[in-house]
Amino acid sequence: MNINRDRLLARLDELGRVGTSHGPGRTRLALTEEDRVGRDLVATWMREAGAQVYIDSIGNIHGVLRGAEDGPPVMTGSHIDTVNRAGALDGCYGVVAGVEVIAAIHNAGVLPDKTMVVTAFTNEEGVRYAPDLLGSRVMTKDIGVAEALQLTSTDGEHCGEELRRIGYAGDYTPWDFLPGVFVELHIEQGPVLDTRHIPIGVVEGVQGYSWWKISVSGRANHAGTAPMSMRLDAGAAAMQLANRLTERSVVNQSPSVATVGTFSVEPGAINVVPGKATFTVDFRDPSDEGLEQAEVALRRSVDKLKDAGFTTTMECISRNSAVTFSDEICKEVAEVAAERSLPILRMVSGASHDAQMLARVCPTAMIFVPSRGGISHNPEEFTEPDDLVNGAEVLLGTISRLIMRRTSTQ
Ligand code: HGY
Ligand code: MN
Ligand code: MN
Repeated sequence: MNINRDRLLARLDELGRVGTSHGPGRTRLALTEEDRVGRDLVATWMREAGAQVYIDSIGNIHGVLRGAEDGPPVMTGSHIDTVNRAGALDGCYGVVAGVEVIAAIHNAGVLPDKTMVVTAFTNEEGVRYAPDLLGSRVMTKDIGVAEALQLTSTDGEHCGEELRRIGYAGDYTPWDFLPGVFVELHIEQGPVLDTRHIPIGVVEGVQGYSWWKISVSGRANHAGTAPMSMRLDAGAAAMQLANRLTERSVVNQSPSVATVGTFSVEPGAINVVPGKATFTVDFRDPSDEGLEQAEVALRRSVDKLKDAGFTTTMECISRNSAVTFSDEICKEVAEVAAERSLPILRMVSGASHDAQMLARVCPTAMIFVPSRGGISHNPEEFTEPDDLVNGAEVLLGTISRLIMRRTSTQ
């Protein structure tokens, strides 16, 4: 059994061309028209591969290849929703390669002992709807279906209505697809494998993260007449706070990172002192203690603004502790890579993934391939075709081991 190299690469290109009319790269935010077009493509490919397709009540798309036995399936998968102006591989690679694995097994006429599922999870990125990892959170009961369907997007749209509008408000119960094992294939999105020229990452865990939405309210005023001593400039106060957060991470020399990815002021006019500023903070840290220290420092800084006369709000919109994956499944991945004479590096993921949620309910691991220059969440995101095929082959080898019942001698 082998991966169909040409079809894998052609489909990544085809999916990568969906949502390219909004400027550089592609933008397929969750539950938008562009997301629907991508979803339709993937559902068609799953059927062509021989899988039966089921849509669950949070819009996860499950491609199922039935095995001989009942019992929890072996699952792979990822996401096809993107950030704004994204690359073509983040998430999509794991889904399209997972479909290729189903096709390889089905075309080989192999009846697996265990059922295999490839899943495209809803709203992994969390750009339009918070929290992120929405489809896998619902499947692992981290958030209820009703609560998830009530979410309102950054552009004011109701999650349940958007799912209905794009035709992906499914009838199936998400946790009916809960797997016994989960393996996610993904690009690294960082510089480690690329700089060390290692083709396969065996991912042993994911760092923790928390997302915050902060608002600072002062007093709008005239940019020409208001003396600096009389101003309550919400924009200036928020910018100073934001700078302190990123400086703190640099000064600490720790692996923790901080990002202010969105920042807006009101009323937003060239000659008006901002009366309000709203921005988000994304903290990541391999240790939960480091994450908590960053959050305490943030709260302290926000409280200081209150002392200076501003009013503030501070809301946590997503948070996930660091997770450790299954050493047993990591060993399987490492052995499969060794069978293919592919050097590996055991590592922790800097980016979050649906695997982070699945790890709470079943043995889980991830497989990484290099990202050129460590660039991601950027149209320049790129992975060499040979690396993409190697990763898909390692996924095929790993899944093939997991869906066949082992004789005790093996
Ligand atoms: O934010 C992340 O780490 C992922 O790309 N959703
Ligand atoms: Mn991703
Ligand atoms: Mn991403």
